[in-house]
This record gives sequence, C-alpha cells and structure tokens, in this order.
Amino acid sequence: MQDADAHADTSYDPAAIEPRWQSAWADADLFRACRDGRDKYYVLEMFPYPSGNLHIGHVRNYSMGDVVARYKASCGFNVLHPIGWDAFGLPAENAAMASGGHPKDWTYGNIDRMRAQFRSLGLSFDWSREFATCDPEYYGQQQALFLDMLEAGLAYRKSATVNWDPIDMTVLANEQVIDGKGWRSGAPVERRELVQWFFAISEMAGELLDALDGLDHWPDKVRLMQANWIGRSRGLQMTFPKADGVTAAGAFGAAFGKGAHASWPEGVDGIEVYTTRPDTLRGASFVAVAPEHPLARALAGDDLDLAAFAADVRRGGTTEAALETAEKRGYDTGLTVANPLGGTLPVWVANFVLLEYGTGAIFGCPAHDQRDLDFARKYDLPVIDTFVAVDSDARVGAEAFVPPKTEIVDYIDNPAGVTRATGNEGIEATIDWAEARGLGRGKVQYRLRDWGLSRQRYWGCPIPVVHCDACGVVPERKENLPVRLPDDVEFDTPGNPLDRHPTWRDVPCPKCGAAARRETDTMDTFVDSSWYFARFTAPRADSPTVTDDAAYWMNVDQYIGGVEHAILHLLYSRFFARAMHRTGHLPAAAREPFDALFTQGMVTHAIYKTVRDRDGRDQFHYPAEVEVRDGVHVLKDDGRPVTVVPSAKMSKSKNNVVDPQAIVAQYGADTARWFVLSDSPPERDVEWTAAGAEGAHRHLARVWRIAADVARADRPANDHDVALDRATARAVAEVTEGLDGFGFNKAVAKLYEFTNAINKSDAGADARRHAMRVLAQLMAPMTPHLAEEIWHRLGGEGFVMRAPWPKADPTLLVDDTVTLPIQINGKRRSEVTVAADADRAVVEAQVLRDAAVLRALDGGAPRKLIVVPGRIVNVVV
Ligand code: ANZ
Ligand code: ZN
Repeated sequence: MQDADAHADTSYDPAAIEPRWQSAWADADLFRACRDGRDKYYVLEMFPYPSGNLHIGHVRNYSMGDVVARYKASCGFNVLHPIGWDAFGLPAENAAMASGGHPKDWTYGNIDRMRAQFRSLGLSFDWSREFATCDPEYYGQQQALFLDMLEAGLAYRKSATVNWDPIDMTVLANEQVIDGKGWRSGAPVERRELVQWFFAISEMAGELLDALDGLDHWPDKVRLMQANWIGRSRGLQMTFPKADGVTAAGAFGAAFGKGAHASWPEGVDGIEVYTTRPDTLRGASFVAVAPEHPLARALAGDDLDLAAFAADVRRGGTTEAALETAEKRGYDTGLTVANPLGGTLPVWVANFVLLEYGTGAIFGCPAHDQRDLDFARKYDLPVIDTFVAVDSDARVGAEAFVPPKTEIVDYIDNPAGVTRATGNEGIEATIDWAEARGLGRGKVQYRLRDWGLSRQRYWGCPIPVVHCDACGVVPERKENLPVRLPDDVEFDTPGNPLDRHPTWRDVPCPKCGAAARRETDTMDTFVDSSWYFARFTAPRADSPTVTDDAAYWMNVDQYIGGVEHAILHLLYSRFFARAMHRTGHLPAAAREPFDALFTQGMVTHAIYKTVRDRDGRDQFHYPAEVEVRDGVHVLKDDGRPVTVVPSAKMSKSKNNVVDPQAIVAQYGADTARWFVLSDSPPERDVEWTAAGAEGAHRHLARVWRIAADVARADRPANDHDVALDRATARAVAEVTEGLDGFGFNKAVAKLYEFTNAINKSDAGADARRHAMRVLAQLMAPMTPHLAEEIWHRLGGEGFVMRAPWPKADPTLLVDDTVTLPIQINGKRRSEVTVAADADRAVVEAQVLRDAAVLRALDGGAPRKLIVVPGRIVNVVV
C-alpha cells in the first residue's frame, strides 16, 4: 500500500484549471437549454438583487442549485437553469440621490460586476436567457400582463389607507414601517387615504390556502407560514340594532367624549360586526368601530372632538404589529346598541379596530380578549366571564382568559345552551343559534388583504394606464408598450420624479385623444419577481410567455432560496401563476408553479469583539487581526483577549463578512463551493471558518495528487478488484442518495471516504483509473472544474457533465456481514458483527463471548437470550 501524497508531481492550481474549463464550457455552449424530446428538469434559484457584489450566502444558494442542475443533466434530463436580475427597487434611487448618478447606470454596472463574479464560480447557468427586470423588454411584457389582469378584473383601483412617509413622500409597505417610523427617513409614519392600484389576491385566498395541501415537496414550515398569513377563520357576522339610550360618555381623558348630544346618522339602523368568538357574546361590554368606519366619519362631521381623535389615531402606522403594541385608545360616541341577550352596549371608536378587516367593527369581550381587556380597564367597562377552565381556577385576571379553541371549558349561561364543550363546539353552536334567530350568519373570513402595488417611485415598472378627464382610466394600447421610463430625471427633490416630468407625464388619451396624464405610480418590485420564472421559459418572446415553451418547461421542478421569502414572494408568485393561467399565459398545470421548494440556511461567521475603554462600546475586529494563543483568542497587536460570538449573521458593521472574490482568488471556486456544501445540512446554517476553508482546499489538493498518481499507471493492469468495486458501488449509491435528497453534506462525507478507499487500494491500474473517473463524476456537481480536469486526464470522454451518471451494481451493495446491537436488560451496551447468514446458535455463541455481556453475567448464565435475526440481540440477566 502506498500513499499518493508521497510523490506528487504537479500541484493543484485552480487559478489555471478553472478559467480554462469555464471557457471550454462557454465555447461548447454546454448549458444552453433547448426544447427537445427528453424529459426536462427546471431548477431555479431565487434571482439576486444586483447590489454590486456577491456575498458568500449567494455562493451557497447558487452552488446548491448548480449541484442539482449538473446532477440532473448527468442523469439525462434536459436541464433549464437560468439566471437574471431582480433589478428595480429603491436602493438604486437612493444611490442616485446620494451620489448623483442614474439608477440605470448604477444597476447595470452592478449587474456587470456580479455577472463576472458568477462566471468565476463556474455556475452552469444558461446565460442566453439572462434578463434584468429593468430591461424594457421584460417590464413591457409585465405591462401587457397587467393590462390583461385589469381586463380580467384582477387589477383594480380603490381608495385605501396607506402608510405615508412625510419626508420621503412615499407610501411605505407595512414591512418598511419600523416602530411607527419610516425605515429610511425615520419620520413618524402617517395614515393617508390615497387612490391606489390593487391586485385581487384576496379573491383567491381560499384556493391559495387549499392548494398548500398538495405541495408535498415544500417545507412544512413554509406551508404553515403561508397558511397563517392567509389566515382563514370562521365566525359570525351579526348586527347590533341601534338603541335609544345614550351613555354618560366623556371617557377620553377629560377632553374627548360626545355625551348626551350624540344621535344616529340618517339611515343607519345598527352596527354590523364580525366575530370569531360568538360564544363570548354574553361577555360583550362594548361595541367599537374603526376611526375610518362610515359611522365614525358621519359622526365626526359635527363632532370636532371625534374628528380630532381620528386625526390623532391616523398619525400611527397601519400595521397590525403597530396596532398590537400601541396603547389602546378610544372615543365614546355616546350612542348605544341593543344586545340580543338583553341590555345595551356603548358604542366607541377605537384605534385598534382596523377598517379593512371583517366589517371594520367589533363587539368587545374583555374577559376573553387581551386588547378588549386593556381597553376595558382603561375606560372602566365591565369584564364579564362567559366560560371558565374545567379543572383549574384559570379565568380572567390580570390577563384575559384565552384558552385554545380546542380546549374544553365550562360555559356560563351560553345562549345556545352549551355547557361543557370545546371552544370550537361552543362557537359552532352559537353560530347555529344566531342563524336560527336571524341575528346573523356564519362566515368564513381571510386575513389576506388585496395586494397594493402602487409605489410613488421612479425606478420601477410604470403602470400602463392614462388618466383622462373625459374617459377616466384608460389602458395604454398594447402596441404602445413598453411604456418606457424616461432617462432624463432628477433626484434632487423628494417625491416621485415622474410626477414632475411634464413631457413624459402629459400625453394624449389613447381613447379620445384629449390631453391626459400618464399614471405616475410604478409597480411594487414584488410584481417583477412574481412571474420571472415563467418568462425564463421564453425570455425573448414578444408576448409574456409562449404556449409551447411554457407547457414544456413549466413547472419549476426545484426552487431554491432563502426562507425570508417564505411568505410574500412565494404567495405573490402563486397568485400570479393563477392569474396568468386565467389570462391565457400559463397552462392549468402551472397554477402551482413550484413543484419543490428548498430553503437553505445562512453562511455565518464568528464575530470578534473587545470593549473599548473610552466609552464601553463594543469594538469589532477582522478575523485577520485575531489569533489563538494557548487556546485563547487574542488581538495580534497587543494580546488583549477577544470575545468570540460564534456563528453570527454576517454584517459589514461587525467586521465578520467573508468576501467570495477573495476566497476564489486565494483557493479557487471549487474550494468555496465544496466548503459551503460540506459542513452542515443545507437547510441549516453553516459557519465559515478559515480552518474549514483551508481544510476543504487541502482535500481537493489531495484528490488532485491521488488522481495524478492513479494516472501514472505504473502498476500491473488488472481491471477487477472486489474491494474497490464494492467501495465504488457504495459511493455511487450513497452520493446519489445524498444528491437526490438535498443531503449534500452527506454526499461530501461519502466522497471523503471514497477518496480514502481509492488512495489505500492496492488494486491494479485499470481498476484504480475506473474508480478515479467515477470519483470525478460524483464530485462534478460540487467541484466541476477539478472534476472536469481529472476526468479528462484519466481518459474520460467529452465533458464530465455529459457523461451518464454512474449506476451502482446492486450485487456489490449487499454486505456479507451484519452488525447487531446487543441490549442488556433493555439498554444498548454493545454490538456483534456476524456473517449475514449466520444461524442463531452462531450468533448466541458470539454474544456470550462479548466483553460487556461477560461483565453483566458476572460468571452466571443469562435468564434470557433472544436473537432477532438481522436486527438485534436482547440479553436479560
Ligand atoms: C368578539 C371577540 C371575543 C373576539 C373574544 C375575540 C375574542 P381573527 O380570529 O384573527 O380572525 N376583530 C374583528 N374585526 C376586527 C377589526 N376590523 N379590527 C380589529 N379587530 C377585529 O380575529 C377576529 C377577531 O378579531 C374577532 O373576534 C374580533 O374580536 C376582532 F373573546 O369578536 B372578536
Ligand atoms: Zn379620453
């Protein structure tokens, strides 16, 4: 036996190998996808935002996709593996504002840099299909889709309450409001009424929810997050009729409260509420409406205090989270409604009631809802139990009593006569009771709101309509698409530059020709990423998709991306696929566009920090400033001890970012790819360490040397060696299993083993060459350049990716021995390895010689000795 490491002739030089193979692949157009008679496989990684530089998280994401793409190609599939750029968005405008350039130049410059970085990683993208969402050829087709959706009633305009940033002068998405302030400007966000464009996603809430069940190859957590976001609930919609009495009112501090002067507006007979806990009706102590509810508006007409209260509430954001944490505040209108169970309830306007959910009005039951309880405590409203816990004295106290709806409780005077039942049973019975008396009707409600897509920004897809005084909203003619963004814009004043661009904005009406005005809102950038996967199937077509191409390439067989997109991006894409089907742009089968989804973990890195004497603040150090002395991390400079925070998210401000370009320059792309795939399961985070990268590189260099040794063929030829054949078969079987099941780290571990097996093997030259070629094939999805070079040097034909994936000879996989665990008195204590076909007596004899068994028997005989052949041995002493 000899170790190849002993006499290496050439050394591993990725800087020479990698660019050479990248050009060879490009020259052979190896990754271009064309429709043919084979089965297709469409693998897609979420396309990147062109921020300017790849980060190491990208390397992991795209390496995983590349493994799948190359592996499936070797398995004979016609693989589609495209890439593009999610290129519209605010950062480009911010950069233009900060440094005076143009968003377009900034964006395309970044794309050029990142494309080069992608190429240096050797990713098997079909570059012929590349596009950026800011290409007019792309967003023009998006405008065509929009017009079709407008016609189909899937896009519409309505007035809506939005988060308005008064400094940036723009609408903010809920996620852009942080602690009630604009995420960029830091200005307190206001609520505003604006006419906005919407997609009718809520109309599909039910089917989007139900279809989640069919997505077997999606992570459960993502399906659950989507289900929660859609938020189906069943409840009761009921009306509280108006009553004559008025309350003493005057509860909003000393200043607010209408008191005895209030009267019902003309034509209003009561208040309709939506409740998911009708079983708590007995505990209702007030009714509340949203500040923008028609009743509140009508009353505010001649109640200045109420108008002032509503205006005050408007100064908070509209997010649910903001409302959840904001102090509960209300205004007593002085009006009352009748409770069908007797008595009257006061009517309030409350800041925690949302206009857009249910009916924009509620009844409050403080005993069983925390918000209602906070409200009741503040304004001194009654707290009435409607049910209590069965076996404990848990009930409303400092906190509301809110048991899960599946828990059994004891009801108190439930109107439907329910006594001991689960909340769900109580709810259903009370709905039946209310329906039977005509008090209301059962209703399924979704939390999902329609998708507001209007953005008052420049760097986005223009909404292709024109506003005409005579004709109203007029769709742009399709032959005039794309409606291009004008290039000559200024970013020196806040607000939307399109609003101040007269020659772009002022156009004749497409219908009557009169002077009219272009829509200056652009689309939410989530629109751009909601159909790019479909566009990749025919990226240059002059319609959004092409029937035959979509039919052949859709669906995406494997989608890969970060879990941060678990909700919005995936939900919007699912909606768009449905909308595109309805408008004739996708086949029915593509309504769920992603057959399988994989969400990968992050690449993390330790943070090194010390505390600064001057002000006690943390100071962060680059890895290069730190070394280990006697097992302790210290600063190289002055030996001060460093605190290590392991496996932290990378962040520039914490000095713990690894730059893929530096890694590629130092070790090569294959090392970077191998490392990010190796250390932990793909769904988990992997911690980048210098030692780990070094180790990955050493391994690849070792594979290189072993290959060189094998290539020398200075041994007697002999093409069979049972041990090596077995090791090869096992490696093929297990690596294949790893790749099929997203167990890339397991596949990598197997490849380490197989490398050792080849190195140690004393088989003849041909057998070793064969094994080495198989190793190259198995490594090719992860380290394509090294694999290609080895394959080539060992006489492999063509490109390694084109070589058919090896198959494991099943007869070589059968082990001739088995290892059985030995349990002593029910605990696993040892194991025994015997011939696979050994009979019971042989196994028993060997068990009785086992050291752990001998110790336990202590000279005696076992009370029982049970051999379950092939499985386990039980010894009772
Ligand atoms: C009475 C009640 C009693 C409620 C109780 C809850 C607990 P989910 O289940 O998430 O759908 N609600 C209804 N419309 C609202 C609105 N526009 N703004 C704020 N809150 C609203 O939430 C439904 C519950 O949230 C409803 O059930 C209603 O309060 C409140 F012990 O009605 B409930
Ligand atoms: Zn007109």
